[in-house]
Amino acid sequence: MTAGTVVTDAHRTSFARDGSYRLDAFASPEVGQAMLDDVVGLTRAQPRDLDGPLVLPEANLAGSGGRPEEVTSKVFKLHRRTHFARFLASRAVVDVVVNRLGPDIDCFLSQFIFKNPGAWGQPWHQDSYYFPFRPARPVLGLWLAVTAATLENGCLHVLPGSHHEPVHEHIDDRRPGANLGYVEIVDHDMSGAVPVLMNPGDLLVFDSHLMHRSTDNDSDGIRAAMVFHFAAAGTEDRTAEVLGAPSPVHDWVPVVRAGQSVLDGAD
Ligand SMILES: O=C(O)CCC(=O)C(=O)O
Repeated sequence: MTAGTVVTDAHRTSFARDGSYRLDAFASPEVGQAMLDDVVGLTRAQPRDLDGPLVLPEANLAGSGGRPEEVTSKVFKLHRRTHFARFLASRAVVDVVVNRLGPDIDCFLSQFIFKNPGAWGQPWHQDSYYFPFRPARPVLGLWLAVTAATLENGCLHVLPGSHHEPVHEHIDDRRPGANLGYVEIVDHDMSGAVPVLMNPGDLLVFDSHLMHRSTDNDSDGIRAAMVFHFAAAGTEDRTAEVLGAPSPVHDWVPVVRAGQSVLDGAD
């Protein structure tokens, strides 16, 4: 993994203008492969501890008879586990998150996305729709390609500049095969969208107001990714107040204090 400062002025400019930037070959493909191996084990073990990782089935593949990992959509709450915490502890990740969020940072959300063949994409949304926080921003997302992400297998598409928008109305995704929690923005012109084609180990750094979606996986192979979200320490998670119950997928973990990783495995 890249050592030292990875965020350049060009990245800052891109983030300010577009709401995202990419860091190609950020991690070695083995980093994502170790994460994939770990979550495959989790899907087979079917964990029942509500405080630990949470496995979400792929609605569109229900009843298709595949192995557990072939019918899983996402696994949440992974950032306390070794391979994931080690990634977050790396100097390169610390540089990226400190650059946007300052010296004291929590990771509150982690999700491994399998995107198996036949899985449906996630419609246009802004992640902040899911995050009723005080302050509401900044919130930063990191999307790590575990496999290649292509037009055929359902890569991300982003709308550059849309992070300047407020959080739009999101309506329920009404497709019969849509996953739990999928919602959609329908009141905005997405014609300027661009696909984000990735190789394993490439990273997208993005603002939580950036409008993005992914398309269906029409290929024969998995399109896997690992996504983390971060906010400044002390951010108030108001999910319980707003929705009546705490989020089952949020897990606030201190990851950086005074600009340094506080996780095991820091390099
Ligand atoms: O990777 C995907 O298919 C969708 C990911 C996404 O939209 C998100 O993490 O907010």
